[in-house]
Order: sequence, then structure tokens, then C-alpha cells
Amino acid sequence: MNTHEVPPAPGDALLVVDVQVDFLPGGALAVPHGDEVIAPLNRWIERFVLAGQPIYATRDWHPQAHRSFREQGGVWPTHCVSGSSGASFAAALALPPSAIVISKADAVERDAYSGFSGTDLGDRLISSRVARVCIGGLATDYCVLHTVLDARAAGFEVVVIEDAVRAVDLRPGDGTRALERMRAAGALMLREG
Ligand code: VGL
Ligand code: ZN
Repeated sequence: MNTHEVPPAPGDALLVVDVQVDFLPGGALAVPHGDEVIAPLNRWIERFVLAGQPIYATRDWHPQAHRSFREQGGVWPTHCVSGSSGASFAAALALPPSAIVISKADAVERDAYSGFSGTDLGDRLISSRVARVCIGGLATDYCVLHTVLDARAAGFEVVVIEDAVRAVDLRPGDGTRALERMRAAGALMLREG
């Protein structure tokens, strides 16, 4: 078991959640200070590359008429339409060519905040013998939260890279409450040393 080892250890994977142009300042669904996750995530990416441990990157990949969009009665402005520039990864995010990209929420009729929802992420982690997932990205109170909860439900150890997440905070405190839910589900919080 690697529960107490500092990542990246054997059995660890890095999971970068939705660090996409539309979630950065100036984007269609800008997460306040969303760009601040990039520098810490790049340091984690470098460590995982050096350690030869796998890196996964999820992306919100919606059809043009996705049900989560206001035009369709949903709560969000149109964002992360598959193939659009807003859906691309942040230019400054240093994903290596070996990073495994997981597209999610790509069906019109259902929203999916979790990287595990409707994807093969869980199967891929298991077949790569991943036991612990280190997670950072956007947004704390939506896709990071649900990805962390699903990872725990699937039996993975989870480390949340606390300085590499930022919240939408539609209601003040959503991000803080989301972190509490992750902790209650058994996720460990790690701050950059
Ligand atoms: C997200 C809102 C809508 C996220 C995705 O990546 O956290 N939030 N779609
Ligand atoms: Zn979305």
C-alpha cells in the first residue's frame, strides 16, 4: 500500500481535471482564479513524468446543445463545446504527449461532472494498476468534487492537491463545503511543500 508515501509513488496516477480555456479568466464559464491551478499542476506533471507514473487529463466536451446550457434550460452558459477553442486545454498547461485524455459529458441528454461518469477512466486506472489518484484542477465544487467522490466510491485512494483546485462558488462557501465532502469521503488533502 502506498497510502503514506509521498506521491508520486508506484501505483499513483495524476488526474488533471478540466483545465480548459473556458474555465479560465476571460472564458465562457470562468472560475475565479482558475488560472492559478496551472503552475502547481505543471510541477506535479513534471514529477509524475520524471517518476514514470501515468497522467490523465479530463476535459468537459459538450455537444452544442448540451442540456446543462441555459439555452436548453440548464444552469450554465454555453461552454466547452467539443472541438471549440474554449474546450482546449489551457495553453500553459504542460501536459506531456503521453497524457491520457478523457472526454466527458459528451452526450446531449445528460450532464456528467465526474471524470468517471460515462467514460472508461475507471477501467483504465484498474488495468494500469493504479491504486491512488492525485487530483487537481477545476472546479472544486463541481467536476473535482464529483471526480473525487467517484474515485473513492470505486475504491481508489485519493489525494486532493489543495493548492491546485479553485471553486466556482456560485454560493459563497461552495468550494469549502466541497472540500469537506471530499475529506469526509476519505480523500487526503495535500498542500504543496
Ligand atoms: C464544470 C460546470 C459545468 C467543471 C463543468 O468542470 O467543474 N463546472 N461544467
Ligand atoms: Zn460543463
